[in-house]
Amino acid sequence: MNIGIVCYPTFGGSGVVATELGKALAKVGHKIHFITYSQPTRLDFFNENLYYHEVEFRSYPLFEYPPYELALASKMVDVVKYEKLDLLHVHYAIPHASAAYMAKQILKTEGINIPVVTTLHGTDITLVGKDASYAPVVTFSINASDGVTAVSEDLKKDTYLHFKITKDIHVIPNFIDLERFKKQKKEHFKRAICPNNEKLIVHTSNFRPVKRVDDVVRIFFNIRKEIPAKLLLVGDGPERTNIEALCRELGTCDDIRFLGKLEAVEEVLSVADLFIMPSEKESFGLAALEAMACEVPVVSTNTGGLPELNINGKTGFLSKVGDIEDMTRNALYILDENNLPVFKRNALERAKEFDITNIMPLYEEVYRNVLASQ
Ligand code: GMT
Repeated sequence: MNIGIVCYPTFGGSGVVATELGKALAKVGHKIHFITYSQPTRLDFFNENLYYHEVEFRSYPLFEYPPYELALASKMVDVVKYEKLDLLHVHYAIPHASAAYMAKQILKTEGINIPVVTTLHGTDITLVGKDASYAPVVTFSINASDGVTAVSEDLKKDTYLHFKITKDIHVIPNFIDLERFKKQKKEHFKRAICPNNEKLIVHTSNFRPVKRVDDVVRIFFNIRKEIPAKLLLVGDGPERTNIEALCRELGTCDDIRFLGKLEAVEEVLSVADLFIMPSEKESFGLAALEAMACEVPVVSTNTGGLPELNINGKTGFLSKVGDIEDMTRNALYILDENNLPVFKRNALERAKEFDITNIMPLYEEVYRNVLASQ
């Protein structure tokens, strides 16, 4: 198939899923055309089946906000027409699904039919999408899509709850490339960070309020009272300054390192003992899956799709949002040498169920069904 993938090119989960999916589809022979405003972070190798089309949008003194959606729709029209695409797959509803609708209507006037598949990732529904300023457009563009997928049962349920959706939503979970995300021998790194054999705890996120990174620091503060431990914080975002201030207030700065937007996160995960994800909302939790693939158990909240990934008492534990005491107890239980090896093994076994080679064919099936129904 000749497929156009529209996504955010940045570090966020939806962009990672879109890029990794495109790369995997290209490997099995599909031609994949990425359409976005800059080179996707993980589109970092050459493959004869991969193409990249940059959306250029001009600013003008009249525009306080340059109309990206229009430039994107125009680019989609151009790529569909000249690259003879069979299908557009847009990741993250806002504004990709409505831009795709516009492109589809324009192409229709020229006698071209382009089916659109929309994948819902989370905040496009649970935070931003249901806001009154976007909801009518999100509802319309989901219903106007030819195929709709969501990354968890919980996100599917939320979508039906918050919007008047008339379409079937197919659940296709996030996936992992086990060739890349696996425990690697990085013992020198562990010795450098934990010279006295401290337990190593990791959190990765975009440091938005929804990730509750302050809870990570508070849980770590409690753990540190009981056992020697170090915390690595990977990623960056709007909460970073507040988190640094909290570390100073709690006097834990010496045991916490901020690593920033590290690309090779699997190297850090390779030496970690525990991953903490205390999110307020999390439609799937790709970062937790990446940790599990590197044999790292997960202490998380029970929000959104997290219970569909993290098995309570087996691969980690689930707690109510904000229950720092419970998450501390669970972390200490997992970190006990009598329990840790079993949790690590279980985490890896569970991660294997989300191997990209199992999940990618589910997207191909959606594409085939959508094309067959045209
Ligand atoms: O986690 C984020 O804030 C980034 C966001 C995105 O859209 O880029 O991630 C969402 O999509 C990921 C991939 O499907 C999911 O694994 C994340 O759980 C989801 N984030 C939230 O629901 C907060």
